[in-house]
Amino acid sequence: MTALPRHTSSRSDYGEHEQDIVRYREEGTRRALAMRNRGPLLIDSKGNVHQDILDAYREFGFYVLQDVISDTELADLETDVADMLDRAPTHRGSKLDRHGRPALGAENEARSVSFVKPLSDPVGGTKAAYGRHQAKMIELNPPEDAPDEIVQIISGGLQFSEAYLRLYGHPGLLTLAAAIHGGDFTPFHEAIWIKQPGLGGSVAWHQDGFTHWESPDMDENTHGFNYMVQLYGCDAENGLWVVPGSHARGKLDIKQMVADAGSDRLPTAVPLICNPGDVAITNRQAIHGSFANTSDQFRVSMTYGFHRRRSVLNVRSGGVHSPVTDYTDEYIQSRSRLIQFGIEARKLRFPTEKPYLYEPLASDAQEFEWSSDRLAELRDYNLQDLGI
Ligand SMILES: O=C(O)CCC(=O)C(=O)O
Repeated sequence: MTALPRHTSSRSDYGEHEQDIVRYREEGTRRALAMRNRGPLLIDSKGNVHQDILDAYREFGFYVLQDVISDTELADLETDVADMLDRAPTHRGSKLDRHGRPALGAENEARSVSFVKPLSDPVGGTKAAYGRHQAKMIELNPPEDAPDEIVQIISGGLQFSEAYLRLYGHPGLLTLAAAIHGGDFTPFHEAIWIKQPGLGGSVAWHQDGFTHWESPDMDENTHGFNYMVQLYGCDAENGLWVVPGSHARGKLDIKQMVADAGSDRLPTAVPLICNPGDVAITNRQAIHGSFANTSDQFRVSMTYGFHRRRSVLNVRSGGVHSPVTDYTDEYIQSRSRLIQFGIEARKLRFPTEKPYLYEPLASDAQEFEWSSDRLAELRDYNLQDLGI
């Protein structure tokens, strides 16, 4: 495996809150492991996802699918993540990487690499992303040798990494997407979350959706879900936390919940506990967030999500992941080509695996036959993300 570069070997802690957060992590881990929402991705020979997975996902709003990604595929992903970090801009706004080459995404129109100040909360309590991060998390003092800013998110990564593109075409995960959203499901957006050891910033508690909360036919799947493929695994210290069941309770007053808790440690939240190669599916309507990464372990979540078609078709939306626009049939079809490219790219690397049949593009599959020189065609594809 290719090791990712570390910026610091020192670690900060939560100071006066340290004992409380240590206890919170222990209790959260115990509660998480006692839940019945973890296990292998069971799909029968007819392509049906095991009902227990669907039921538990519906009830809790997240599920940890264990041991889904092979070691071979994880090694491919790690190589590409290391390459993307090597090509990242030296700092926010820079056009060059640390070798003086044009940086990853520097010439792109769409957002590619996002930075964060170590151990900070850049969005809690701000108006960013339609104000969905309602309350500020505790911010920590970074170690003295910490850089000013570090990479936290790589967006639109399918254009930078063939391994990620192949992951996007994973047949089991696409089968589960169809079981939840129907065979005509659509893309959402892709982001690689890199929470660097001892430095990674926090992500304040939030629910992701911003369009349909008041809609009369809103249900628990209206704003879609994200897969979070874990390269190294994650735990209570560096991973995402979720409030079980919150995806089905409408838009919640997180600010009040934090005030009631007396801190950013929401009492009913539980952490995702994953090994390398596990994949969490997390409903975007669930309250979720992550604390500053004070651990000595990287957490890398290769994230990508899908929507039910009727949630996005002919909706005017955007402004968070991509520009505001009308999500016409044509626009959705154009963005969906990434799914078919992923399926085709995967066939070359895993030729014995049964490929997924994506209904909306099945009859045009030959147009998407993959070769590496087609990566250039994907440039700025994420301008067409389907953010709702
Ligand atoms: O992985 C994280 O820490 C945050 C992810 C997140 O908030 C999201 O995908 O909406």
